Amino acid sequence: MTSPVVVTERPADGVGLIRINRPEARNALNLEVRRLLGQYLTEMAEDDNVRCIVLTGNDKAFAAGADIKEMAGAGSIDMLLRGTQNMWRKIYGCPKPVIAAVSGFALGGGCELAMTCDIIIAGESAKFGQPEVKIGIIPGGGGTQRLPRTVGKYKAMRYVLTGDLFSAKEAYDMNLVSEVVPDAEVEKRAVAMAQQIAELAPLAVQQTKESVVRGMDASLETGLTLETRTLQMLFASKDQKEGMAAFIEKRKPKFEGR
Ligand code: CO8
Repeated sequence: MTSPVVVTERPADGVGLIRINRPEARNALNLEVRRLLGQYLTEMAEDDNVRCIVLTGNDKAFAAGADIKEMAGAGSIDMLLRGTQNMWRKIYGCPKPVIAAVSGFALGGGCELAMTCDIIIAGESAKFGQPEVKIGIIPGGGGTQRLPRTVGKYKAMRYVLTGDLFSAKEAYDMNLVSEVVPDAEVEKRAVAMAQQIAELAPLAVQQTKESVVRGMDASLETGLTLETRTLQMLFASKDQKEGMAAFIEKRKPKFEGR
């Protein structure tokens, strides 16, 4: 299951890895890359052997944004017909946890792609930013929405209105990044965390993600109701019985995702 511009790997039990591979273009997200990201995330979401996904690039770039050369000459209707929001929906709609392993540049659509993930691990020298304003457009992959929801209006405005880049440390301090690690450790750390998640009860993991993601868009009361119903529903799973029995019997649980 490989393509030259997006490669999939299985670095550990239960872990799927998706690597953007356009080093000559700093991993710019052209239409093919975005289509393949959606396709591979959907395939991994349907594959019982994958319980957690790592999304990464190379040491120079996670992704330097949408492909400027591919869209420079486009008109509004060309952009409409490209239907990119549908591709994007497949990416952020993945029901399994996705960890972004970010080295190098995560700019524009690349920063937005990282923000569709559930956990972001960044290398010390990674650089983030939404520089679209410098090329006459606005962030179009969720940057004007997800960034302020994550870091607050005033930090977000400071970066979306200037296009200035910010470091991994600054991203961490603004709660945009989950962990900063030495550059050489980024992928290893992301895979280790994915493996840790992959060993847990898959239904509980997916329902936790859904409860957090859906709850963030809802009122607290609605979110709490969703959480309560989800918790109650999980008492119908074999894994709940197994997890609690294993705790009481002082042994490691064997989860089946049932
Ligand atoms: N699109 C197309 N080509 C790119 C892109 C890009 N976003 N970024 C880099 N490249 C290409 C360069 O043109 C260059 O190609 P060539 O060798 O043929 O000249 C090659 O990659 C290497 O780039 P540089 O020589 O510039 O490498 P540097 O290491 O000096 O600089 C940077 C790296 C800082 C990443 C620099 O290339 C840069 O600023 N890139 C553009 C960043 C940017 O503006 N991103 C925002 C793009 S717009 C966007 O993302 C809108 C999102 C809309 C919807 C969401 C969809 C995903």
